[in-house]
Amino acid sequence: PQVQYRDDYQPPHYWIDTLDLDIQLHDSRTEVVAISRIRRNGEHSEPLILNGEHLALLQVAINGVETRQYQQDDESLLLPQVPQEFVLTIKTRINPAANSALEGLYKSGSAFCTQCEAQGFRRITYYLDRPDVLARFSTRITADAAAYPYLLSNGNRVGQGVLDDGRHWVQWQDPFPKPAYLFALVAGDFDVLRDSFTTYSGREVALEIYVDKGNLHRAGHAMDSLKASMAWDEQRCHLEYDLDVYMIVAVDFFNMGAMENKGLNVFNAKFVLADENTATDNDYLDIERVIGHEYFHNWTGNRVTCRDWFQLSLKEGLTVFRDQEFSSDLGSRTVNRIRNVRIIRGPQFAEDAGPMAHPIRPDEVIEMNNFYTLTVYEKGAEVIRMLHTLLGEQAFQRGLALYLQRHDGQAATCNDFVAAMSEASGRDLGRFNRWYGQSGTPVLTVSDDYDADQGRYTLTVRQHTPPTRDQQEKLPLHIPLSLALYSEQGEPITLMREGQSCGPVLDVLEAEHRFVFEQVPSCPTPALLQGFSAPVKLSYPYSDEQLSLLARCSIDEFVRWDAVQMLLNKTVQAQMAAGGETALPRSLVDVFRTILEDPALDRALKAEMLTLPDLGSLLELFEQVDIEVLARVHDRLGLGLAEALQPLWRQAYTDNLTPEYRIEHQDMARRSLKNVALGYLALAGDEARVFEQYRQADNMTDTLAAMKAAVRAGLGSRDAMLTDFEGKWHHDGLVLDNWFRLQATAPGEQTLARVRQLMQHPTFSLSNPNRVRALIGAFTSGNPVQFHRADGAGYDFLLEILSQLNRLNPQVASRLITPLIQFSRLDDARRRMITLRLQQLMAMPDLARDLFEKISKALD
Ligand code: BAL
Ligand code: ZN
Repeated sequence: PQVQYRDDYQPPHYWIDTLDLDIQLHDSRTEVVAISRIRRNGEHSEPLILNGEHLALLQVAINGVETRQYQQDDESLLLPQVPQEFVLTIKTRINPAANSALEGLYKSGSAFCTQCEAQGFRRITYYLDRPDVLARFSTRITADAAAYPYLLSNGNRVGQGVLDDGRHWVQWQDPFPKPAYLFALVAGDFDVLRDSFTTYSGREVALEIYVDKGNLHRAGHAMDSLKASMAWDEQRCHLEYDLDVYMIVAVDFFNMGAMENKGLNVFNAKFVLADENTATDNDYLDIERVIGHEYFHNWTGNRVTCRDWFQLSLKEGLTVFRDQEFSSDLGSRTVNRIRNVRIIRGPQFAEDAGPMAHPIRPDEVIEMNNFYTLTVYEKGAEVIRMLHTLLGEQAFQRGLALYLQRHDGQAATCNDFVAAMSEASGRDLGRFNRWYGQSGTPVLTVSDDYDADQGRYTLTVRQHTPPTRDQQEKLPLHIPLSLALYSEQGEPITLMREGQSCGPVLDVLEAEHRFVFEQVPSCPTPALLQGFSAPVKLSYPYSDEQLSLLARCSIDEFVRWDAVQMLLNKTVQAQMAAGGETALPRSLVDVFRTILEDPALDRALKAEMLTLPDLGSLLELFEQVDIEVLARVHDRLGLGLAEALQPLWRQAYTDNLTPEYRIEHQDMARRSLKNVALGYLALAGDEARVFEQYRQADNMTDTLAAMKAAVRAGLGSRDAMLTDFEGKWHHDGLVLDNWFRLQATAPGEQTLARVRQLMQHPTFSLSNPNRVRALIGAFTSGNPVQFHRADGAGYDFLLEILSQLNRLNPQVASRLITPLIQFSRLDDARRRMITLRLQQLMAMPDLARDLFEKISKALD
């Protein structure tokens, strides 16, 4: 497989101005006629090379005259001599029914649908499948009228008709030029939820959500979320929708969460369907977030797209930032921040430390699908958030407006974005730009000194980014460090530098940077990296007393949560150093008690503060660690807190019962606190309460919380609940995914055998990505102890699965392999076992590019 380099970017030799598609849908013999108006870009005699894969070529014509002057291989069609401007007609045949990779045009159940990002369009026809070629698309779809009453594509519906042979057609026109990756087609029989939205300039937009028959009652929350997204983008960013219709289609077979095709979003049903019987509170929040994310792409992604795929974070980091802000404005800002930070500190930091480490704007790629990563998305959003922190809301919005206005209808780069931000704010972002090109997790090491005579407090901040597999040399970055100082009584101290009061954000620019604060009355406790103001690891020698003080007194709620996290991390590190056998420190129990007894603290925040970090983020605290010992320490910590505070857990449980189920933030907060308490009560052996909750629950959040508590604590009633649940929900794959996930993440060495057994369940199928992620992904990524079993059986299992998925769906295979390649923190014996399995995989015939790229880097 070939490596593509960002530095090799060349503009296309040809432009395509319009593309008229005529698609005759048939399950295994779909015919596509693609008519493009093409023009040469500048003076040259280069051939026209179109991308195309898995296509049967039927005919090529130039200006209406059939030609055989072309060369064809597995990936392209080359036309050696073409006119300056011409009309190219290409007729191809494809087989959607056999397309198990779910890229291009495929069957999802009984419907046809497409997924073209990043490079799926080349599986539909030969084309310049690159994001900087923008054309106006028109699409005519013809299909059997009875089986496919709805025929959908991008833009506006401009014609339709019925044919004699039982087929019908619909013609679509998209007025906005777009790259091929934003093309979409859906054909099927659906129930449709309809509504409308009037934009601020008075445009009436029809809103349509297409779901499987019988699911209409589960589409209401998605519609509410869509309207809230449209209103939010107008209010916060002054951005208005631009077509007469906005459609969302929910499908069962989908590799990703959703896709922002112009005017026709295709969604994984998981992010559309919800009612109180089937969806949890978190499912409701996820739907709101993903609906928002795809809607926000209409400007950041579609109106202004990416010049090349190396710039992916230009649209994804920015759009994740926008969806985070949307969720934070609608719900709890602190809780949203905590959840996002958990992702960075856990799996994103692990990505930085593994063989696939890359900057948010990667430099080299073998398979683009491998770069839809936590780094590009989540760290990308952190980089945008740092800009927002440095510039402030007003200048940031000015920068965003300038960027969108300047590049509307164009394919832009990350540099274009930063240039607009710099111009709009007047700030020098030269050094900041390095965040786009440098991979890895910076470490900020902070030391301090207090001069009581002078009332002077000096902070010395050192930054260092350890080398990563892809980059040995690292440069200092521009790091916004948000800071507060607290007195011994927990009072905030006004920040004074050079005789003036100053804001909380320090610009750390050099490898070592010193900040002196004046008029500091007593030796302070610093709250460092407030709100996680940069995606870095922080090293500062906090004492337990200082962390307790911050957990109690910080004005910033995030700092309070973070202080508890640091205290928990310290405890785990101390216990590991002592061989895992020391008693629970008093200070930790006291902090937990204070939180539980604090009547003023928001319940959702309390729940987050009382939740232990997961094993994945604890792994990041160590260079190398025995995962079984770490898991034992983690378990003992949970058990110790459960037993030490039993009466308070009981109190928190009973105080937060909700009399009826409502999807409101206050009630969600109550349920989350109550269910955290239930988890601890289960560990302390309160089986009756857990079973009672399962029996009484009138909503999926409480049902699953009871099952989860029972499974984690290994309660005897767990099997009765699991059997009962399966009896009720065996017909519903999305609901049953919770059941698969719970069993796959259960402790105990019988889990692997159970996972193998569950693969035989009638609802499970290797060809459905949601099922694969819920059962196999949950085991390999969500159950580190059992996956990394000392006998290597977890690795053998993944090897078997990957060798099947390599052919069936390489994208899903490539996502599953992550825990097998991120082995740097494991002990030598496990690393050896893993290396052996990776070598076996590498020797597999027909290894897909996706897996090849990851395995070869891991073995490097
Ligand atoms: N563009 C791929 C799906 C998403 O990030 O919205
Ligand atoms: Zn996106």
